[in-house]
Amino acid sequence: MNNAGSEDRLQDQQPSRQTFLDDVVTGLSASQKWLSPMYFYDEAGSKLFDRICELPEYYLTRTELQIMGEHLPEMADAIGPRALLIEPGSGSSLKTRRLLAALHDPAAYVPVEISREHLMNAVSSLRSEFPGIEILPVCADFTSDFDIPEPASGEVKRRLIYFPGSTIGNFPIDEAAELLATMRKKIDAGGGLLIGVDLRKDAVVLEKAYNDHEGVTGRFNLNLLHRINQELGADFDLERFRHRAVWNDENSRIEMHLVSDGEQSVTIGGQDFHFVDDEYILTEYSHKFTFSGFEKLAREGGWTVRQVWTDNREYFSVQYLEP
Ligand code: AVI
Repeated sequence: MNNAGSEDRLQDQQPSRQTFLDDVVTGLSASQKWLSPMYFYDEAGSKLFDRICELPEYYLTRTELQIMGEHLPEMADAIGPRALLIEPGSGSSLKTRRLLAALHDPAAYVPVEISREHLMNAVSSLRSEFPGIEILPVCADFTSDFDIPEPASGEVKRRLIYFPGSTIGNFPIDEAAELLATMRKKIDAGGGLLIGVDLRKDAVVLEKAYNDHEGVTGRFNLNLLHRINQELGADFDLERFRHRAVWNDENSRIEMHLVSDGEQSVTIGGQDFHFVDDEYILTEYSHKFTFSGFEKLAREGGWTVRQVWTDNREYFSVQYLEP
């Protein structure tokens, strides 16, 4: 029926090599060197991220799954029947499986993911797990202007964007508000947003979550330089950069850095980039919110928070928003 070959009905808008090169050159030419965390997720990076989600220190995934497990029926009732479920940055669609199973007669599922391999692997297992639900994959950077496919048959009562994992925290605050506003435009007045939001907590807990003892997060961070070497022919010496994750209290965020061990130069696309000793590349923000701080951000993006579910330590929250 709907779910034939895994490549069928794939919308492919994966960023080109040139876009990747331009983004890397722009970031490394800035006075504070930076690289977009979007580029973490090649095949190796996506696998490392899946391992991070299982680390004992990384409470986010476990806590969010627990909240989902405890409150899915209420979430499904809030969303209602025949929802077209759209998931930006779907990865392996781990949390979505539970949501799909709980939703009342979903109209279709649209996973939007930048890593084509990761997307198609998830799609083929979803299609065998949910043969009755139409799966309409989109390979794209979800912050870009991608089209939302329509299901081949059946009524759609509302578009529901599912944005778990606190990925919203990875954007600078002004960009997070813009992204929420873009999401708001992608649904009509009757739509909704179910979003995972990580909460402010003890700095020790936070720093441990991003400096795990097995060093998986470090490998995830350094994989970005490996990817630039592989795909853009750069010559980063991976032995001479180290992972660091620090809590920035004033801005309420974890920052991930790649720190240069000594003075060195790197060549990318014929251009040289110089690093002094201890200079770092900023690779990721991970903002942590208070309830009121997130409500304000949501309002800036055109949303009203309708329901909030949390765990007993208030480490994480899942929030349901409407326009
Ligand atoms: C995807 N995102 C929400 C993760 C986070 O916690 O900010 C990415 C990550 N970075 C290091 N560990 C996990």
